[in-house]
Amino acid sequence: MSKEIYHNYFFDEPAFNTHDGGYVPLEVADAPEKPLAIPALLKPDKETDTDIWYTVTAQAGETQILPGQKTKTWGYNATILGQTIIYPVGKHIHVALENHLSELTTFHWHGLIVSGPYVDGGCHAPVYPGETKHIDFTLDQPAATTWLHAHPCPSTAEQVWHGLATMVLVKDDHINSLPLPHNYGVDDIPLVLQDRRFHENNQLDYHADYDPDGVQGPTAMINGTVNPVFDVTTQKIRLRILDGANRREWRLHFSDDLKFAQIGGDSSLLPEPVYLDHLMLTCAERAEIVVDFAGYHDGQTVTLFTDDTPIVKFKIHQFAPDNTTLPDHLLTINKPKVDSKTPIRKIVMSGMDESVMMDNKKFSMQRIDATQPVGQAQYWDITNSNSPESGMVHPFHVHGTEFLVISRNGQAPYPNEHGFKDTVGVNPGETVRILVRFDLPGVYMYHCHIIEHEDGGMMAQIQTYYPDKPMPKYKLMDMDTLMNAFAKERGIDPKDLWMAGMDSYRKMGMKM
Ligand SMILES: [Cu+2]
Repeated sequence: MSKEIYHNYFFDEPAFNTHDGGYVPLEVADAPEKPLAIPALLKPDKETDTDIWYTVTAQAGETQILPGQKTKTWGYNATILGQTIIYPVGKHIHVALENHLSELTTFHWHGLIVSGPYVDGGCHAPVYPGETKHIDFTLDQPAATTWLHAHPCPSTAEQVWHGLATMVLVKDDHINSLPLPHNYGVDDIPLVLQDRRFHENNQLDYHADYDPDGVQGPTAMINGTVNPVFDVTTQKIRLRILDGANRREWRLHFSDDLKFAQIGGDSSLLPEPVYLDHLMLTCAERAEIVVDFAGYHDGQTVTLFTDDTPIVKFKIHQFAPDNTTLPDHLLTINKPKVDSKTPIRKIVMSGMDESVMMDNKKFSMQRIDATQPVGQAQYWDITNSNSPESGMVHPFHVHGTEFLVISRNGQAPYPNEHGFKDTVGVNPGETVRILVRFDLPGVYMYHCHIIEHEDGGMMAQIQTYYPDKPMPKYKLMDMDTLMNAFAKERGIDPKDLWMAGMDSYRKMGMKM
């Protein structure tokens, strides 16, 4: 059976970030090749048949990224990024969240169906320096590649830039039973795609690099490695790719236009493998792909590029022939039914630079912008009102749910977005219809995932509730409390505090 192979990035080319005045092209760093760092797997503190316990520690450290001086970085149970966490579906999961940093942070589970606003770890759940908080939850969602990142408004972008992001693999019996590469670090490889600018003595300087449309750097950093090489010892490898950049889109393709199969998106497997030779990811999106090196032999190198810049080299070694084929069917997607009386929610992402807004407002921590009953499926029409000629792709993300992409300007979604997702790139001038259902009550943020845009106020929040119960009132954090805490932790007067996003409110004459 011959399968169609897609050759394009699908997204609207005039909106690619390369067209943006502030675009920072990638350059190959003047540094030797290094083995691709494979994050260790986080060991549970304890595990029983029904429960599992973990400790996740946000910490500061130093990482040898470039030759010469080490770079001051942050990470989870590591000096940069973090150890990879595995969460089994069905088990009761207990997590101790420890903050060993000198300032407050939050632990946001991007892609997990957990209750908001506290377990979810958005801006309402700060963990102060020296503090440990405990959360627990049970996952009932398909296997997926999700991630953990800091989300303390309005310093999310800066904390992620310092390194607070790591992969969280949700596993279930179904995924474990499929004939896919499963050997972590050997043929099942996480790839966190980021870019950074290294200043004097190899240090990061977020404030110096600040751009309200998203901070970029000229150096690609993959799993925290510059100029990485991965040793291929099996015919097939599965790459779990995360766009973990603050702003950068990645347009991925291999040397020789080697085709690959995309098997998963953000929040689940795809219903069936989609064969591609080009793949674009916007911020926070994930793709799981399987690459077959059958046509290569020991000593050859296959390179992964974004646009024209090489980002990972795959050095082929001898491998045993692997004749397994990917299943034609990967996951049955049960589309939630929508009551015809349920109105369509309209959401508009507007502006660029400091003027970014969600529904003509900037984010306010104590304002609930929308409500939706738990269990009710609703269409959301997400419009990006930027001009098609000069606007940008805004990746729209919702906490605490996984949605289906129904249409793009009334047309079919892209072939590789038929699984569950939590982030969708919306082209300028486009309306993307998604189908959203929440399974848990709580307060959840939804926002653009260009992280400087969310810090700058392109964000809102929805309260979900059981229709047959009174609406609970959640204690929501406020910006002054967070800002005063940050100032105190940094030992400065609150009026001298600078954080990403502040300028966006100030320039628009708005209160945070
Ligand atoms: Cu945006």
